[in-house]
Amino acid sequence: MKLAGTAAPGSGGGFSLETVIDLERYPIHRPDSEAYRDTIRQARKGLGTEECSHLPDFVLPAAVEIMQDEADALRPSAVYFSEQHNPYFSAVPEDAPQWDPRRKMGRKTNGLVPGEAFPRDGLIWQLCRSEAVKRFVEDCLDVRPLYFYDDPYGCLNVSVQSDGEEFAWHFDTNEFTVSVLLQRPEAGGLFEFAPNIRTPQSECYEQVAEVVNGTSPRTVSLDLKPGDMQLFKGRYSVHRVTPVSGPIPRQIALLAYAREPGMYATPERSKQIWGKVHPDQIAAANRRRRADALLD
Ligand SMILES: O=C(O)CCC(=O)C(=O)O
Ligand SMILES: [Fe+2]
Repeated sequence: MKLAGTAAPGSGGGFSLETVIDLERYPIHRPDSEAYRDTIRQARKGLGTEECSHLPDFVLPAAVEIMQDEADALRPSAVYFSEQHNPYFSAVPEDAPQWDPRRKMGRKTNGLVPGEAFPRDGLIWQLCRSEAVKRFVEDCLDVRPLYFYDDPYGCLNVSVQSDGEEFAWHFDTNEFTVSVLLQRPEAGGLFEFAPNIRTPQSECYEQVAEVVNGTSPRTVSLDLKPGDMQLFKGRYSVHRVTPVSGPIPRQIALLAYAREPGMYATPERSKQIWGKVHPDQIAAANRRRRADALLD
C-alpha cells in the first residue's frame, strides 16, 4: 500500500511527519504550542506515577499498515530467542525460600529483527530516526540530550511473537523503552506491569511475589492497539507480555535511544544476544580501551 506524500518502502526516501503521526493529537512538530506542552505533561505524569506512558493512535492507520508490511518482509531476518529466566535474569539462590520471586521461572520466546535489516528509507527506520520524534521522547522522559543508539543490531528492533510465545515477568536493565505496536494478535500478547513495585533501596520481594503469582491488586494490563506508542521505565516495574494466541503474530517496534553519543553494545554482549559481532562494535570497544588505558 502506498501512502500519499510518503514514498513506498524501498523507493528512495520521503518521510513526512504529517502522513505518519497524528499531529493533531500529538503536535510534535510544534514544541512551543500549548497542545504539545499538555501532551508532555500527561506523558510525564504517567512516567512518574506508573512508570509508563501510553499514547494511543500515535501512528496513523495508513502508516501502520505500511509498517506492518515492512515488518512482515523483515521476518526472515529475525533472530529467534527462547530462554528460561526469573524476573532478574539471575541464578536462583539455593537459600531462597519457596515463595521468593527469584524462584519464579518463566520463558521469553521471540524473534528479533536486528537494526541493520531495516531499509533506511522505510517508515519504521524513519520514525525511529526522526529528530522530531527524538525530541518528543526527550521531553516525555525529561532527559536531554538523547542520541540515536549506534549499535548496528540494537539500534532498532521489531519483536515478533507467534502463537504460544510470551515474555515472562521481568525487570529491565535498560532505563527506558520506547515501543510502537505494529500488529496485535487475535488474543493474548497483553502488556502487564506493576508500577513502582521495587525501589532503588529495596527489592520488595514479597510484593513482587504477589505480582508474579497473580494475586497483586497493583497489576495493570494494557491492551495496546496497532499505532499506539508506549514509553516505559521497566527498572522498577516488573512486567511481562502474556502468551500470544492465534495465527496473527504480535509485532512491536522497539526504538532505541542512548544517553551518550557513539554507543555500541560490547562485542561480548552482542555475541550473547545476536550470536555475532559487528566490526563497528569491535572498533568502538578498541576506542574505549584506548581512552581508558594509559600505555598506548
Ligand atoms: O514487547 C513488549 O511490549 C515489551 C518487551 C519488553 O518488556 C522488553 O523488551 O524488555
Ligand atoms: Fe522488559
